[in-house]
Amino acid sequence: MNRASRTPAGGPAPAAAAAPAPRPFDPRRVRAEFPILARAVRGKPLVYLDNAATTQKPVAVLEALDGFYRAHNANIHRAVHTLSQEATLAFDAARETVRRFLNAADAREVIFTRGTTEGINLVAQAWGRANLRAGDEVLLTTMEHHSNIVPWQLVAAERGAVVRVVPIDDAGTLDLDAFHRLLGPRTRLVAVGHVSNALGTVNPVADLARAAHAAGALVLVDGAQAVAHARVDVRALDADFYAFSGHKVFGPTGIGALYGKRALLEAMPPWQGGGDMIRTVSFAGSTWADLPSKFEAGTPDVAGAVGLGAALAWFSALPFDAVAAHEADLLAHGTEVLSRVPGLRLVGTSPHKASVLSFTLDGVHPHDIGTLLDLEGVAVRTGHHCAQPVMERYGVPATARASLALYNLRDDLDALVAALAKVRALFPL
Ligand code: C6P
Repeated sequence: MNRASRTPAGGPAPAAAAAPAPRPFDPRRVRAEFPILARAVRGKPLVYLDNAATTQKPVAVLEALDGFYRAHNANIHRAVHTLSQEATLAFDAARETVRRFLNAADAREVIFTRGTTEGINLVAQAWGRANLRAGDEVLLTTMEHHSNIVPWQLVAAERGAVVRVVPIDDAGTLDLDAFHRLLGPRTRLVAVGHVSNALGTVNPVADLARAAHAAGALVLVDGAQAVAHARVDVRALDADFYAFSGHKVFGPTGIGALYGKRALLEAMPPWQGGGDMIRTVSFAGSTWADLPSKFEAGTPDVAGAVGLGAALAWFSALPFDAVAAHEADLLAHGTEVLSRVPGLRLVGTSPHKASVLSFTLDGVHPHDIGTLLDLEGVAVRTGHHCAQPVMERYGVPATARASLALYNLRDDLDALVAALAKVRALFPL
């Protein structure tokens, strides 16, 4: 590696990351920017309601990926030739775009990862192995995704630490009294989802962080389901770590980011070794590169980062309040029309809720619902949604889940309900 070719990730913002100009929000026009939404499935117009699993990609992102591979593709941080310099600049510009999107103080606090799962595992392995001691506690909630449970179980088992769980009420709202009871002098970390993928519950992350810090604990936020629906400001939340996936916010799969407060990241040992994360290597021992490289061993997903930067720039250019109002209208409309389907039970009815409509239908297995809806061109997810403790809490093996994005229309929810009427006709009560 030629370190002389590196551009400083923490330096001034590269020109490519200039602030996007605001533009009006018309859901129909925005929808037209997503080519896949114009396709048919099984002879019917596609009704895409599986956005919590992954969002579709606008032309701006498709073109950024295509343009990178056509004109600039090279490895980064490794060579003085022009393509490598251009690729490095584009990669660093993407990091700056992520920094601005999260309102992080410094681009060195943004670590590129494969996604939320890898970001959480990074913290569990790098911070957890170095800091957790026997008897220390990691506080989770019942509504966590497996990605925010299993990494803590792994490191807790290794370090003799204990995983504790804050329960939820019947609506799917976090039990705050229980949270305050469980938060104690042994709590070293609170790891909580910003928005639940199985229930849609929005957690009061800033309040939880304030209480956790007062108790001497750190806070990791799983932002996988929040980034496409909330205005995320890691400094206002006072999150110590914030993980998200690019593919859930209109970007490519295989790329995401972990935000971490600089002092914490600097104090943490690396978790993966390899190229680019070192300062020196000898058989007597190695030393580590500065942030963010210390946590980015090996060739990163350069094109993915460029695509993520394009996605966040595209999304950030929309007027957030109008998008939020549209999504709130969709959620209210969906809740109303689904409630009229005979035998349908919504799972997750917290007053603090976003973008997710999980449900069961009496007498029909969720997988059958999914298959029959697909025949109508309607894409929903069915299963446990990688949140088995949530299923256990509600006593169901699985749910069907319609999840929303800003390009959905009331028509999509009406199409879902029309398709469910056909399912109901096949399985009368
Ligand atoms: N949830 C869903 O259909 P990855 O796979 O790393 O991009 O994201 C993992 C993850 C972590 N936390 C939450 C709250 C999530 O919702 C997800 C991904 C998808 O709900 C796939 S299981």
